[in-house]
Amino acid sequence: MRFMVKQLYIFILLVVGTLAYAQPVPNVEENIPYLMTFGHMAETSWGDDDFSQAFFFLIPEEYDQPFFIRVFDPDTGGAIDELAGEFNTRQVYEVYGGESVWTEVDARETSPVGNYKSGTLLASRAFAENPRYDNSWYTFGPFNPAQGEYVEMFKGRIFKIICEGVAGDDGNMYRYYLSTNADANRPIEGANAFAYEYSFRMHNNYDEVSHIYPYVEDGTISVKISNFDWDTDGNIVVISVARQGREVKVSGEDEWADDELRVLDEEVGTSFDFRFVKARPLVKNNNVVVNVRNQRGETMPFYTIPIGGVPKYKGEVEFVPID
Ligand SMILES: [Ca+2]
Ligand SMILES: [Ca+2]
Ligand SMILES: [Ca+2]
Repeated sequence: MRFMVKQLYIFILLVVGTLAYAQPVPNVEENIPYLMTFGHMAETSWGDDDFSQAFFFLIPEEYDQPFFIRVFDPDTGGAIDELAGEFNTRQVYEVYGGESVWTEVDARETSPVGNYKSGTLLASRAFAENPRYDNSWYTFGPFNPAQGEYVEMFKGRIFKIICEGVAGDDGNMYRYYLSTNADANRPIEGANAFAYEYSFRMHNNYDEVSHIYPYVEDGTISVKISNFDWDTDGNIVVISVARQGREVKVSGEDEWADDELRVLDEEVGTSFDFRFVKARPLVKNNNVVVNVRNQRGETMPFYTIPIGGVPKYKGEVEFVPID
């Protein structure tokens, strides 16, 4: 029997090729409308546990040109953000490079404690409500790749951006783009972005499924998946090359829920696909926080471009016979 395997592989290569060039954060495949960080006076019941979100950018060692980190809707106010009373929130964005920006253990933790602001501060800016940056971009940079921390296992240099709500109680929704250009979104080939805790806004549409893609490193035996303030929305489902769909325990209002999975051999060296499936009727304006740890309690990275591509359950692949 012959199968249309070749066509399938070409299709997969095309999809992976497209992803490798895309550098919005969140990425297209994640289908997450916005990152979400609240002012530190907010109630955690609005969906942010710690009012701080760190993201890492990986610049491949081959790339030696200046680059920029662009922020969409950096202010808190106007049409996009989440209002509590009146807009009175101030958020600070800080870009770090240099030694220990990533290798510092606290930098890879899920809470803003200890030396999580490790490295060298390269740029910083605070935003309150500001119509000039509402629904538009602010650009940090240029940065020189040499300003990052070189990490052998990434074959590249690491930068970090931390967004924190230093005043007020409103929710800041925003996105990033790693760009070669100050005024437009131009991706860097082979670059990636990752976080150890993801705080985000779900769609206000129950047909939309959001995804995040933690990478399962060598030596991972089991994982503990934690989610905060899911508000009894729909389901959180884990898909992998060897897992067709395993639901994990979900949280209610203002609480964490944990669940443990044993990692299957085939899953090591691939990414999980965590699918966030909304309930009917619609749970509106839902913000959620997610992190994952291995059996040693170490945090696992969520890559915006999943390592090894978006995982497909192997049993799901249908080969269509041709005659
Ligand atoms: Ca407010
Ligand atoms: Ca915003
Ligand atoms: Ca929530």
